[in-house]
Amino acid sequence: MDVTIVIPTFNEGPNVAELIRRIGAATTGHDARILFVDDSTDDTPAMVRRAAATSTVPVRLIHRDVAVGGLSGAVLEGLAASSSEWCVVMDGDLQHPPELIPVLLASGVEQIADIVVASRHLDGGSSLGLDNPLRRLVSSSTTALTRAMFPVKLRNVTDPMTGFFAVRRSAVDIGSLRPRGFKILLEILARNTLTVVEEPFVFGKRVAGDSKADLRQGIRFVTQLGALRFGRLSGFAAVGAAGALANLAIMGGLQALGVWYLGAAIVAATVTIIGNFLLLELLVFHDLRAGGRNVWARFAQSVAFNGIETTVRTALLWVIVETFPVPSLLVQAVLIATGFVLRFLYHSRIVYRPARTTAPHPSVSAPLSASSLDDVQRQAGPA
Ligand SMILES: Nc1nc2c(ncn2[C@@H]2O[C@H](COP(=O)(O)OP(=O)(O)O)[C@@H](O)[C@H]2O)c(=O)[nH]1
Ligand SMILES: [Mg+2]
Repeated sequence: MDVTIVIPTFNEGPNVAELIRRIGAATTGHDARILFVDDSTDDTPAMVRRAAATSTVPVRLIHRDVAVGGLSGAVLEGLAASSSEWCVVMDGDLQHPPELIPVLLASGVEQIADIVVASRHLDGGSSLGLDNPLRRLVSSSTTALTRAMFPVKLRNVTDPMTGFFAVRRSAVDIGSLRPRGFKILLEILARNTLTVVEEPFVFGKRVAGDSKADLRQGIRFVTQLGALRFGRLSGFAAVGAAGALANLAIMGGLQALGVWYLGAAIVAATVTIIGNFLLLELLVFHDLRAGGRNVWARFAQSVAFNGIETTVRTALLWVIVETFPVPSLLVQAVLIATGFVLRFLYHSRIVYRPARTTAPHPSVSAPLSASSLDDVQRQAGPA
């Protein structure tokens, strides 16, 4: 069978020779090739080249100087750069046994599936290779949460967080995927409608080097879940709702301390405006920050809007409260809700509007060579 094994690597030098050897042994009889998508800062590329020289399967290396999208971005780049009918995605640290590759492929063909997930949570599988009990707990609870959030798309998937799977390339709309963090399989499953089957596997111990999973990946994962499930609009609404509650809480708290209601509203607004901007930057528009203006320009635009909106709102608050016998907090709540709609329009249409692209760039894509190694140096520049 025609298959490309896509392997994202970040400083995996000591593991690649053994990995290439075991993949070669496991894929005899298949028309297999290996594609490393490497973001390493060490000598991993040299180790790949050395091991490739004696490999029984063709090895290709894409080294990226700019690790766009991290692990997920590397996998997508590999899928986009391969031309095989099937791709197998696996880690480069031997936690994913290469011996399972033919099992995944056979299962996909026999069951006419689009994607075959190697699952740690089926009978016969296990995740004991995860470093410690804390990571196992995090893994099983996030898996349960994720499956609860996508009950239909993940109904046949016990392990949406695995990084080991075989996929029929034509079944996936690669352009629809938004790579971020570690969980590319979840991105693929959530944004496509695929026939999924699973095979159990034992997630081994890392052979050499260190895990790159960390708290930052965890935070990325939470925002990925939110974006996949609710989209940008609801993220904006959630941030706005949190800001409105904080605004009311601060205003109420200051009033309880005896501060005049207008003074309390001004302090509450200042805190809320800055907090709102930070949350929008970090959680809602994080993927559009790179393409637009610099952060201070965005901050100025955002604060200018919010400042004007707050001034108008506070003036209205004053006029209404002084004119009619209504509670000031109720008036404030209605005014905040109105301001929210205007603020969403302004931020998505102006502050974070993606920069116009003029002509589309032709994609850089090197042909697959049958030679043992075909280096593609991306975005050449200082490493
Ligand atoms: N290309 C690329 N590969 C990465 C990156 N981060 C991690 N990897 C690779 O992704 C695989 C899984 O990462 P690992 O640190 O083992 O995560 P863990 O198994 O969840 O602890 C390994 O092959 C890593 O080398 C990255 O930013 N870019
Ligand atoms: Mg690992």
